[in-house]
Amino acid sequence: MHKTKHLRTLLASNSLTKVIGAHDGISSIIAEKNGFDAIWASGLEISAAQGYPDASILTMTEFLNAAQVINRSTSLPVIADCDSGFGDVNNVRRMVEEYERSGIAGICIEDKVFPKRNSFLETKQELADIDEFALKIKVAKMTQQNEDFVIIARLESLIANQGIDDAYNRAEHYAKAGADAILVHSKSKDSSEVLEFAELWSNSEFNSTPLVIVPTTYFTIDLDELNDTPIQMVIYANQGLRAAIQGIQNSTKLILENKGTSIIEDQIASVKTVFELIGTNKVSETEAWYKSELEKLKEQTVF
Ligand code: SPV
Ligand code: MG
Repeated sequence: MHKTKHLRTLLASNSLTKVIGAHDGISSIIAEKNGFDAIWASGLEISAAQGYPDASILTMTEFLNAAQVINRSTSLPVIADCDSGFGDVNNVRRMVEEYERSGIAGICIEDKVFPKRNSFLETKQELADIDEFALKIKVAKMTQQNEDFVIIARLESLIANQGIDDAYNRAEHYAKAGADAILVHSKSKDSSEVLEFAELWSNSEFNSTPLVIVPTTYFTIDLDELNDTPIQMVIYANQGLRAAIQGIQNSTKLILENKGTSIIEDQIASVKTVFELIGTNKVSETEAWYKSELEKLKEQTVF
């Protein structure tokens, strides 16, 4: 199935779609191997992997390049985190053209002004004007060529302490503008505000527009609990990167402290695992095929 169709089908299904963040080829490969349904090309992960803050520092092209690497490394559909759309409506138009052309299955834009700041930063989180953002969603929908390409509108009202009513009002506007899903983001330590929003949304006239959540701070909610809510998609946006950072930090510290790597050998992936993950066997398979084909050709040309 085409990746865009696949994502569309996941969103329309009755079961919870489980998505994990990635920032490069190997994180994308590992996500697929571990049974996730789709991949989130995370702005935070991609920025951090390149050594920059998640604050609209990288350009759209740099985020797109990373999303392309993620996409070509997996057969799963990729949803690209496109921050606040990289500028105004014309930037959004080009963004949809480029991401769709690259085979990305869907994009997500958030209702903050450019340049945006990561939602968990304590600095002021400035929301976009509701009508201006709804028009960004509209222009994104007008631009997509494949009707299955998914446009997710992300609400930052709870992040900006604007309350549930503001979030609900915005969600209705964005659903009306054509958003294929609503991502309600929260920095609360527990899931109550997100669940309250989900309950409200399930009674809205737009309740056929699926709900997406990112349980970074309210991590105690588990998949069994989520299965009993009206939420259709869960994104574990940055846990992979955080696990990698912790692993790299621990091991690099221990090497010098212990004057060698004996101490960490049973804690790190073997070289064999690395080879397996990146499909190294294909190299010898291709080489063997090439040699046998070449031999056949040589035999044919001998008189
Ligand atoms: C990202 O992964 O870049 C996100 C999600 O936007 S979060 O960082 O949790 O806000
Ligand atoms: Mg982001």
